[in-house]
Amino acid sequence: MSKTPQSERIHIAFVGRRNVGKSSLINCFTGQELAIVSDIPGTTTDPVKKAMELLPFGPVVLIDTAGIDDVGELGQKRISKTIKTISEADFAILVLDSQQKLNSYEYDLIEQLKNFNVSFLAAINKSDLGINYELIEELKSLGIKYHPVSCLKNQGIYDLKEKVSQLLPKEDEIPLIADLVKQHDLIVLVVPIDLGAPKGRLIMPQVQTIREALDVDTIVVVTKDKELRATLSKLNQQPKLVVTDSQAIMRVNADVPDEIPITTFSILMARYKGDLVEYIRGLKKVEELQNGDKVLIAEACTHHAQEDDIGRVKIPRWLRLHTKKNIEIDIVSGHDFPENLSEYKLIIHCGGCTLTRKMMQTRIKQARYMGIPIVNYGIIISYLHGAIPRVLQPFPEAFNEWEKTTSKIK
Ligand SMILES: Nc1nc2c(ncn2[C@@H]2O[C@H](COP(=O)(O)OP(=O)(O)OP(=O)(O)O)[C@@H](O)[C@H]2O)c(=O)[nH]1
Ligand code: SF4
Ligand SMILES: [Mg+2]
Repeated sequence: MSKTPQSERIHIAFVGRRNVGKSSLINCFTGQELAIVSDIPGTTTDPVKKAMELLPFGPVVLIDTAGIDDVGELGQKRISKTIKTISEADFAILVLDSQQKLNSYEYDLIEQLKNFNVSFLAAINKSDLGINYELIEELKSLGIKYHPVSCLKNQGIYDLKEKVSQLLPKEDEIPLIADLVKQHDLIVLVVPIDLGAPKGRLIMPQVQTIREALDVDTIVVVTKDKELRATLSKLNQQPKLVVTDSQAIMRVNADVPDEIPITTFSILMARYKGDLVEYIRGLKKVEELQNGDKVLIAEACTHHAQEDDIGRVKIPRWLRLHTKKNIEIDIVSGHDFPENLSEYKLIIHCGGCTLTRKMMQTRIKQARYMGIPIVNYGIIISYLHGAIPRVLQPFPEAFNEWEKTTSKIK
């Protein structure tokens, strides 16, 4: 278990006002004096992470944060870091002082937790000093779950850990293709072997799709785009689904009869790692782009860029051709997703095959929080080649979102 990488572990943020005992509670959780505790407000200045096994749940990362009522310019910077920590957290413990009532700081914090869709539990610390029943009533009226503890007396910690373990979000298990097909269905996968294809092998989304389809006893036919028509003509039944590489979408859209559903590997990946519905919402922005607008193209790894690279060359070209606008495009690659996204009107993210689902979800959350529309490569390529909504047909939620979105596009 200790081998679980930090990024894969559930992240629990300890948040609250200064001096309420956030660091003390982390120490009680871990049973170690890791975080510095003092009666001077503002002792913790930067988020501090500690990996541990939270039984009965499993591996987690605890994050100590600076108090959300910090003062001065430096205090504001610390608060921003705390908010960023919340945006990346899977769960939060809102630490309260048993002697105080909720004030505007906690109300703001609760608002932020809701914005980022982070579930949380209130830990009422310093309960050795007695409990303020008005605080309990307030929490009840807000529907916030709470648990009294005393770090000083080490009371209530075991029960709090158990409660947190029960409330932690379970990993979403989104299938790539397994829910779209069943035993003995016939599917056709279209894999162009062009200069961009790696030598001697298939790429990860293709291999993963084949494997998942085989796991549910589906019959898988793999062919190149040029051979697709010949393949279809030789089959004695219509395929249940055709999945293609995005770059061959135009040809596949034309060659596959309308009654056969098609989609792309990138769209399967977009649902698996990201959020298909959010990406469809993001498409609306493409039609609203104006001269001088900035678009961010974000790639999650620093792969060797090719001459006709999809992210660096093709998508910018197609986007400018489609919009007929003079759009400024910034390209970032690697694990550094810009913290400040506010200058961008649209984010176009790669498939994120080297990111975990959680990391991709965090990026989407950050974009959503800043109100910046986000799409991914697969979705925008299909859109710019006129294959949306056809490629969305296997995904009713995304298809419905498209129907809603189109009523707003043009
Ligand atoms: N009476 C009592 N005091 C406590 C308890 N837990 C923490 N304290 C005291 O509260 C003070 C603040 O504790 P910290 O853990 O540093 O609080 P914090 O929330 O991390 O504070 P900042 O890092 O400054 O935001 C210290 O003097 C602790 O000894 C408790 O359960 N009961
Ligand atoms: S999809 Fe993203 S992470 Fe995967 S190879 Fe392309 S740029 Fe790298
Ligand atoms: Mg602290």
